[in-house]
Amino acid sequence: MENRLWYRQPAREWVEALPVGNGRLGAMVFGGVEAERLQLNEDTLYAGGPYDPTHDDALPALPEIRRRIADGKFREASQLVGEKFMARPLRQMPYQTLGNLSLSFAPSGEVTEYERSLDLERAISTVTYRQNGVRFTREFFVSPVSQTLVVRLTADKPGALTFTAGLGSPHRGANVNVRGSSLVLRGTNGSANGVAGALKFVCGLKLKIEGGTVNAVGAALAVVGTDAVTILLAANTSYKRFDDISGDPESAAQKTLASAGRKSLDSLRDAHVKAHQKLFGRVKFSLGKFAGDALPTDERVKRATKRDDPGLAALYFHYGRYLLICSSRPGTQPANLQGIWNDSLTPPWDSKYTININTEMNYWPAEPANLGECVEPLIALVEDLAKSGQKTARRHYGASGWVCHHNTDLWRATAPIDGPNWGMWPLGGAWLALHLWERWEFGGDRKFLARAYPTLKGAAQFFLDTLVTEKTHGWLVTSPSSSPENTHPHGTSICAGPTMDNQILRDLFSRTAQAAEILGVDPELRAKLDAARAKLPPNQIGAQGQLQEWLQDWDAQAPEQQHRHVSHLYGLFPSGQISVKKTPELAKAVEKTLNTRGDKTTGWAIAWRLNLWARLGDGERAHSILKLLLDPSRTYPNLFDAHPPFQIDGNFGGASGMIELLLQSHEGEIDLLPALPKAWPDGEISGLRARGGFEVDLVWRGGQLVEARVKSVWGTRAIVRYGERVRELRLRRGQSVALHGVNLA
Ligand code: FUC
Repeated sequence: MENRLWYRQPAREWVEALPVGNGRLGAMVFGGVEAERLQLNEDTLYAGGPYDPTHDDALPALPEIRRRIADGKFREASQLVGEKFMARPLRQMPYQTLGNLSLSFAPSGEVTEYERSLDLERAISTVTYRQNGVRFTREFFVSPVSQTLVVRLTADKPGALTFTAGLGSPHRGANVNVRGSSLVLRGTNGSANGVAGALKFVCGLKLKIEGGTVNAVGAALAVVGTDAVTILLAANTSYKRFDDISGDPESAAQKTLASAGRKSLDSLRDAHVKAHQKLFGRVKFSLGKFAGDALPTDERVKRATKRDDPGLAALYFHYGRYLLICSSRPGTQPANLQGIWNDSLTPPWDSKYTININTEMNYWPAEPANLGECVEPLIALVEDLAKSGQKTARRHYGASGWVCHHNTDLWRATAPIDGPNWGMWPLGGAWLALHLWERWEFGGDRKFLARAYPTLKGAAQFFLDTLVTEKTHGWLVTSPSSSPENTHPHGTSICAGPTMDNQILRDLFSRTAQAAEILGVDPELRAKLDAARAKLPPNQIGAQGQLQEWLQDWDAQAPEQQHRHVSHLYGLFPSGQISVKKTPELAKAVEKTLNTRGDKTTGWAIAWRLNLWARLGDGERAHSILKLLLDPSRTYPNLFDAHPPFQIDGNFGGASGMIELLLQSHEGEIDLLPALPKAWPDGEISGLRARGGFEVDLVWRGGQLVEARVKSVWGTRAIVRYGERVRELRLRRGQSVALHGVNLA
């Protein structure tokens, strides 16, 4: 079956387990025969409580920090940033695991015909095996409709199911109560970095047996001799908003369980599958049939180094869409560094939001893969930051508007964290805010633009207030800032006006001005934005022919020539400021930089390079990079992206990069197969979205376009390009046109 991950053995490690989720509630299914484990997450279970990370010493220190930067005393500036400008506490709050649901089965003989799988089309994970002549089947899904995890256990002989079910949690003080055939796990989130845990969480479980008995044994439920069982699980915390934790998780979980408990298994499953398919079913993608299709997924990944396997690439693409749907739905938190799946109380980088690339990358495929709804949680987060970030703007910079630095968490903390080299980057919020503009470009909803405008405006206002004039050229620059995480030759990353900042600001100022114009508001602000934009430093080509990462031509002396971040290439992707057609010299300079940086790096950084080479129109190079991403050193058996340990951005960036190979729409044209690799001679994809309000289906054979179908969702005029051929379309809303063959006739 296509669009399925499957294995012949249970997961031994977490990165072999299979993720299910409804955006809010997540589980990793291990599939152990005697010990089934479901590792559980609830997306608001972070450590701490509402807190204010701003630092009173920051504003008085700002002029001296800027002076030192202007005088070229970068290390001294960095030291002062470290002493006075960083957040208190210096770190943010980690996302934490909820606990585990454990099902223990007595050992009873040899197991045959074992299979564990995840059906991406239905969002259902299944475990099945034969033991003592009995076929056992387990089914797992987390429904966005009933808001429950549903576990269904069956056997094909009556009375054959005997097991115990228990809930556990590593949170200190968590306890489990049994009542009838229900369990309730209650606990409090962790404290971190001096911020006390202030959230309550509740996880309730209800077990419905068909035949046999169920009894409490200690804090677990023992089921004996049943034919089939349905387990429903609900979980909630007291989080309502970043500044409100007055929720009642006990009654929320009980209500959810009571309402799901009244429904039949079939109706729960049907509603779940329907809700999933509404999103997942929009895009079809196939590159043909391959020998690898018959292999279990882990074996398929293992041989990806040696052999081209377009089928694996297509599976990875669908998995990316699946993961986004399961980790980011309207009303939930946005997908964090691990989506919603995390088994630790202290995960790497706190499994929160790193917004100097990683969170943005999570959402790169969303709009083109026709999952606009999944962006809603990100938009809600940015709107929160536009509130919480006002205080940081005022207290750290004496500025209006709002700002967020390189990270944020559940509590919408916005001040610079970790240390000057990482945290001193005030563009995180601005970059995220540009996703609101993307929503408009793809969605075309004027009401949405009116909603987005104050957020864009606040982001822009902060920079109008804080940009400083640089001495040599009189350019307007950010200071203090950094080119994310990359140390320049002066032994720190702290600097003024790095290229990425200028590129993001060019977009932010022009998008905000455009929005104001469309909405017919703020003519004065528009003029100010245009004037400031004209004074931003241009993209510069350095002595090596590279795109300069900083204002000064420091690139060749920077200590890490192969640094994973390629921040200044933002101008090529995701932005469209640099392009082969419109700015060929700059595109060449990007190429030069990419060649110096090299292809071999970590998961998400490879995914960025894939998107960049696709934008350069080099399908072969892009494909060789895609192969690196699918290599077992960067793709786990469960197809999670390795940034060892696990980071989900590579999964999403990989899916985005594959779309960029097949369809681009950032230059006012719908560009068909702009970077089709030779390894994908035949294929079809349908349901992709293009900017301006179109849906696009493509069929190609022998490396040539056979048919393109362009449908107007709301757009009426489209320029379609295939190589050198260009055709203009005028469509009515809802109308679709089929273009045949390479001539676009
Ligand atoms: C950025 C990257 C790291 C990691 C972290 C979560 O800081 O530089 O590699 O991905 O985010």
